[in-house]
Amino acid sequence: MTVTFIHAADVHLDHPFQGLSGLPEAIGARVRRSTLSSWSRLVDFAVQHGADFIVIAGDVFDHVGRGLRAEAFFRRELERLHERGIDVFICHGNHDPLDSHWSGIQYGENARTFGPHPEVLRFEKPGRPTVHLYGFSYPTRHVTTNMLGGYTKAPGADYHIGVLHGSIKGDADHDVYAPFAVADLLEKDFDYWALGHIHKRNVIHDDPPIVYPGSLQGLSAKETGEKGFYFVTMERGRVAKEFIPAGDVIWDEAMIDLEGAPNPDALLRACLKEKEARRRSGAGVLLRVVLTGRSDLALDLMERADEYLEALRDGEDEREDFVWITALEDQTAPKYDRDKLAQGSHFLGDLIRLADERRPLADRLAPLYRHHQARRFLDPLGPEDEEAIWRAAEKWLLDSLLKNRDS
Ligand SMILES: [Mn+2]
Repeated sequence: MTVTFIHAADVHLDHPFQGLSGLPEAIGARVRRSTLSSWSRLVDFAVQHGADFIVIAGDVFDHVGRGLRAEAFFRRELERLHERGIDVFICHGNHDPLDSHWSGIQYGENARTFGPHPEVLRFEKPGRPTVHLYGFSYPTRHVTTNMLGGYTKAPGADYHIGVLHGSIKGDADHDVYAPFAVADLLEKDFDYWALGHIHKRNVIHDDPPIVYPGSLQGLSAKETGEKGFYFVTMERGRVAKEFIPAGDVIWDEAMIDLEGAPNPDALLRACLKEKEARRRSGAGVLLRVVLTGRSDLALDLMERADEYLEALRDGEDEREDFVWITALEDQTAPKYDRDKLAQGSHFLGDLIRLADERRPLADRLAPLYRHHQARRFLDPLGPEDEEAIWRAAEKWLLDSLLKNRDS
């Protein structure tokens, strides 16, 4: 006997994307709707493949306000699953805890939500193995204690699945919610651990699988690559899983080496080639392009960045499978020998030595940050921003000065 289920997490329905103002309307609209679209894709897949149930390991909604559109949409999609007899097991995470603002929308009987304390929910269907699901929903935003004491294997099922929204103990990169150690999970002797909270896909353990599916749809330029869910089949005591892409818009990055690019046309061709290589059927791509290598084109790029972008973006806003280049980032190295110049007792040497001092920019930017209108739009500069400004300024000056010298 076989049972199949979908494991998803971090759906973040109706996530309010930031910084879309530079995008054409059609592409901006796709991005804004992408968390909903990706959930619909998951539901389509469940219906087409006759999945027995779906597990959501936290953060169905993006924020405590939830939003009426997100809730109404979610219920409508649940109904679609209900018509096909597909159950949904929901755990709420730190983004949508049980005490967040509900609109009062009630879900159908196929949707079952874990309560505030670890508990067992039972999947039973004629002709299918029986499954116990263990989990809890965040009662409030912060759950910082190890909750695994409450996960106790209950006899009477063919398979056992742990559902947990949390992070590995000692993970310095993430707020530590419901921290656990992998050994804690293995000790429970379950057949599968459906984790959520970390937005990057990660299979922590193979047998039994301990899995972060990652966010269903990338939520920012930092969440790059294909996003989706796992389709899991349990049969004769064996567990097989397959990753299924679901994201409607993919954030991607490409590094292009300009070493062999002698002129602007070569640069353009290299970018266009990369663009086509990134195109995916059925999804849009937002592509950040980083240019590297030793090149003389840096100055041309700086002066005509908008023109390059225009040429590269032409027609993309009319395509379903768009590849929209969000930025051309110049990390090329100059053709001149910086170290040698830095040792010279000439103006260029002075310039480099001055740049190397990396004096703080705060004083010089103070009037801008005090400006009563400008300051509302300015984020404080971090050390990385300051570094980038120094690098760009130095490059622009050196490139300009050296170019004029040659001509
Ligand atoms: Mn999340």
